[in-house]
Amino acid sequence: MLSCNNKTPEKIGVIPQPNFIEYKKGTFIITEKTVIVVDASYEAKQVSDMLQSFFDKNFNIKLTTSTKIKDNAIQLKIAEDVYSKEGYQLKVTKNGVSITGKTYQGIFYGVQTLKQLLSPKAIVKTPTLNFISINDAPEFGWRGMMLDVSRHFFPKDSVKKVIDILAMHKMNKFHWHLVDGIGWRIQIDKYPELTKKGAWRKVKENKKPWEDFEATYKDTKAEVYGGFYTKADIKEVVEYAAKRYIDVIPEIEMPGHSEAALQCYPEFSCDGEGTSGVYCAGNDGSFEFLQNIITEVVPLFPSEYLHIGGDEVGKQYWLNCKKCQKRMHDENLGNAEELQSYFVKRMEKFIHSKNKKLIGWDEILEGGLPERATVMSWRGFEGGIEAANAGHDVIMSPGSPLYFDHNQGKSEFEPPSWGGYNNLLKVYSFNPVPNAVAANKRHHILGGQANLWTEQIKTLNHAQYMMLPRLSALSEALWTKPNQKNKDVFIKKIDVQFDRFKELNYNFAGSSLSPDY
Ligand code: TNX
Repeated sequence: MLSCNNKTPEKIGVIPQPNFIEYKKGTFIITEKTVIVVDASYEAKQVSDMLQSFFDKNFNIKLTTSTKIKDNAIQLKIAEDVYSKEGYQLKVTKNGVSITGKTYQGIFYGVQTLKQLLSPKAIVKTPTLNFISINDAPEFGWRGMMLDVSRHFFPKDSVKKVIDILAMHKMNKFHWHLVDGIGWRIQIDKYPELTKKGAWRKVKENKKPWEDFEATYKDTKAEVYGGFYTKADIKEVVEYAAKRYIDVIPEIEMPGHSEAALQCYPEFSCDGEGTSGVYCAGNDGSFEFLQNIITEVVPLFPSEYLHIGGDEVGKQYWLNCKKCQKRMHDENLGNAEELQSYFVKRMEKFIHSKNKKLIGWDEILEGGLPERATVMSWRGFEGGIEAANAGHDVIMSPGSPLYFDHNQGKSEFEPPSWGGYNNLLKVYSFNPVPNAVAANKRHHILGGQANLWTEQIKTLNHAQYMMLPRLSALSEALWTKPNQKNKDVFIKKIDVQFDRFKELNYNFAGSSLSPDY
């Protein structure tokens, strides 16, 4: 019999769907006597600690560890023959469980799969596993989500909870939108006003959160809203994510969406008053300011990437600015797009000198891309297609279906949102590689990413609602090979996933199962 506790394999299905899975006859039961066999390295201990706490929490079983090979074991081991860096093999036989990977990242993913084979508690009452053989590896290397902490501030513990959700879905990139017009969220020692003033705003009646920005000092008597991360907070979050094999990519937005910074340092705006929200491209001081900031940001993030935004630049301010006009003349730039490209290219050179790779939203294509830039395509797939065909790396993040600030059901029944409609199955059908990408350029599509903008989202609870269950669909779209995806099986599995969410106390939107309309 293939079933476990009378549930079919689909019923206790794993999300994202493993790429090869074979059920065999027989079961293995984990008891107090089962031992986790693992080598003595630091990474091994981190992964086995997580497994121990899962068995403790879900089954009240305290597993011990050993470095010696035994029967009746859950063995975690590195093996060179697993072909991909993020891949793993999971086998359950009469001797127990073995999870092998080329790296501990692969083993970590195997552990996530094991946890799902043994949850939710509502279905899996005892830790009994079918004999099984799984051979799995992700289809795409960039499996990400962005969280906007500028429009509303999310304290570090909330950010960690978001990271937990990414980890259970085998996602590996967390893009942290630390800076935008509404608030500056990262401590920069050289420019203390950014967090003393730029992280706080007055709360005004009858104004939408994105309409009422006015940077203020926290220690005024006015009612203020906001917050920021110290460098110690950032390190803590980055380490927390690294333990879960998630890279944290910081975004320092420029040259637009910069009201928060420019109200603190208005000398770097075109009008000298900082209300325009665009750095003056004719002022060398703007570049120096941003470079000094980046110099402080780089050591906090081990990721090879740094995101500089680049979207929705109010270029009309540049056209009315004498310094910008002079720059265009001196550099022989024909229009504002070329000035924008000059800005991004100049920053790219600096970022490259710091050994980081620049990512920008697809507007950085306008006026010409810097030679090494990676493009994050949000205004549909077109920018990504153009960049990939020109030989640039691309992350696909099209508003439809990957904006998680959009509704999942009919708007009158949903919490406040930005509009749009991206339900669960729309996300499930996401394919990061459109046919228009030339066959020999397909490798430039690194993967995909959802974006959670938070103009309307103030709490972790609401953020979870917007993420779930859509992130489950996205994880499968990015991990599972297209020929292994199956909508009907996925829908059955999502029922089980809802029980897992409930047990983990995660808020989620049942309404995401609404049909297309
Ligand atoms: C566009 S997507 C933006 C964000 C907004 C979002 C709302 C992008 C690069 N820019 O600043 O928050 O729309 O959906």
